[in-house]
Parts: sequence; C-alpha cells; structure tokens
Amino acid sequence: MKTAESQVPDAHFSVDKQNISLWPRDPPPKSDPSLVLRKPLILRVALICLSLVVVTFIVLQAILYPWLMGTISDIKTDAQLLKGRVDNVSTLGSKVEKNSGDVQAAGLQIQMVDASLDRVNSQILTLKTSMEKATAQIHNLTTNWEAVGHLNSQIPELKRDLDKASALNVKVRELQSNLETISKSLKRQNDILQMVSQDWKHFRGNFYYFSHTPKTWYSAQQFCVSRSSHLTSVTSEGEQEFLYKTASGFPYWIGLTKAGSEGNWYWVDETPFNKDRSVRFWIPGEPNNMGNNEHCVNIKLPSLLSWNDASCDNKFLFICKRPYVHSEP
Ligand code: 2F8
Ligand code: CA
Repeated sequence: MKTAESQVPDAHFSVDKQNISLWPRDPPPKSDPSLVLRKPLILRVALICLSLVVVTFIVLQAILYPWLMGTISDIKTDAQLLKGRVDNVSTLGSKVEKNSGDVQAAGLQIQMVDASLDRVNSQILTLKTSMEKATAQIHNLTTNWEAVGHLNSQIPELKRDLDKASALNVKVRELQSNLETISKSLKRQNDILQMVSQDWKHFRGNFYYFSHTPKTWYSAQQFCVSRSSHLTSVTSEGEQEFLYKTASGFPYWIGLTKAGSEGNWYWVDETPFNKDRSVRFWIPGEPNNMGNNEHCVNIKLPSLLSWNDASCDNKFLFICKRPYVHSEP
C-alpha cells in the first residue's frame, strides 16, 4: 500500500546516477488543495484495508481455530500415543533386560541339556549294544525254544518210559535191599562160622568159649581177655540154661567175683549185677563163703540152680563170652 508521500511524482527529486542522494535538490513544492482532500480518502482506504485485514484475520481465526484445536488435539493424541509407545518401549526395554537374563539362563540350560544329550547319546549307544546282544540271545532262545518244542513232543513217551523206569527202580531198590540183607546175613554167618571153627559157640548174639584146660579164676580171666572176651556173665534164664547144659555137669568158672571190703558181687565184664534176679541161680545154701575164702563163682551142677562160691585159687575149666559185633564190609 502506497502512502500519500509515495504518490509524489518522481520528477521532483534529483537523481544522480553517479551519486545517489535522498536529499531533494530543489525545495519541496507547495501543497496542492486536491491533494489535501485526498488524504482522508487514503486514510479511509487504509482503515478499510486494515479492517478488512482484521476481519479477514478474525474470520480466518474463526475458521482456523477449530482446525488448529483439532490439530492440537491430534498432536496431543499423537503425543499421548507416542508417550504410550515410549512407555511400551521402556517396558519392552526392561522386558528385554529380563529376557536377556532369561536368555543367559536358557543358554546355561541349553549347555546342561547338551551335556545331558551327550550322556543320553552314550547311553543310547550302550543300549544299542545291549539290544544287539539281547537280539542275539533271543535268536538263540528261539532256536532253543524250537528244540524244546521238539523235546516236548517226546515228553509223553518219555513219561511212559520214566514210569517204567520208576517201577523198575522200585524193584531194583527192593532187590538191592534184599541183597544187602542177604549180604549182611552171609557176613554174619561167615563170622559165626569163623568163630565156630575156632571152637566158639554162638548163642543169642554172643560167642562162648568152653575151655579144655583148667585154670585159676584170675588166669582164666586173663586168657579170655587175650581172646577179646571176659569170663562170662549170666543175665537171663535162657543163657543160664544154655551154659549149664553145655557144661554137662562139669564145674566151670564164670565171671562173678567180689569187690571191695564189703565183698559185693560184680560181673567182671562190667555187666550190672542184679542180686535179686540172680538168687534163682545159686545152689541152695550157697554162697556160703566156706573157709571165708570163697570169692569167685562157678557153674557146678547141670541145673538152673548151679552156682557155688569157691576159692579163686582153685583150678577149674572156664567159660569166656564175647559179644558179636557187626563188622562193616
Ligand atoms: O570145696 C568147697 C565146697 O565144698 C562143698 O561142696 C562140695 C560145699 N558145699 C556144701 O557144703 C554143701 C561148698 O559150699 C564148698 O564151696
Ligand atoms: Ca561155697
């Protein structure tokens, strides 16, 4: 917009192209009355323009304000979104840190898992070897099983054979037992025959030797001991009967004598002496210890009542007795 002064013609100014200066070279011209009238108009125009400018500004402001407010609101929203994103980024950062620790722990675990895997692989190899061995054994077992199946088919026949063998075995055992009995009997009879051939007599499991030479009681006992025997004891009526009948009425020393200061009777072969059961074998009136010197006993009569005490120094025939002892084959 040009002011009033700017509307002054340029001709009133001296312009030196060589030396430019703002000072007029000529005095200013006198005011033109038309120009004085023009000044309010210019002012009005200026005001109008200014008003237009203000109105335009207000209108623009009215128009632009909502737009600006919307824009500001959008900016705020965007700022909030950005803030949220920044927060998210911060949260993500802390999560990343946390995850970094987790990743390290996971790395350690992976190392451990790797080590475990190595061990597992080693074990798998071992298992594989074992599996191969087991497979070979299964193959052998299968082969054996087939052989067992073949043998199983033979079981009924084998069972019949076994029953027969079992019955035969029972018979063999019976025969063996009988054979052992016969063998023992033969052995016993052989022993008896041997003793009999040496002049011993057998009676109820004992051997008796009836001497042919008279001796004192003590010498007779020594003789018997030299033949693994003793002067005979008498413990039953049957034995007494056997002895007196074999003696045929001749006096024979037997193994009954006295012991100690009280003079109790005892058997020299250490058989316990039963005084009450022996009373029936004494000759009535005996023992009488005639001459206070009769400490040994002989069978004197062919009777159950045949015992007499006599002097041990007398020489009589005598009877030795040896128990039959089974010798192992
Ligand atoms: O020699 C001793 C012997 O003498 C007699 O018998 C023949 C006695 N008998 C009687 O007196 C009845 C025995 O007792 C005696 O031992
Ligand atoms: Ca007597």
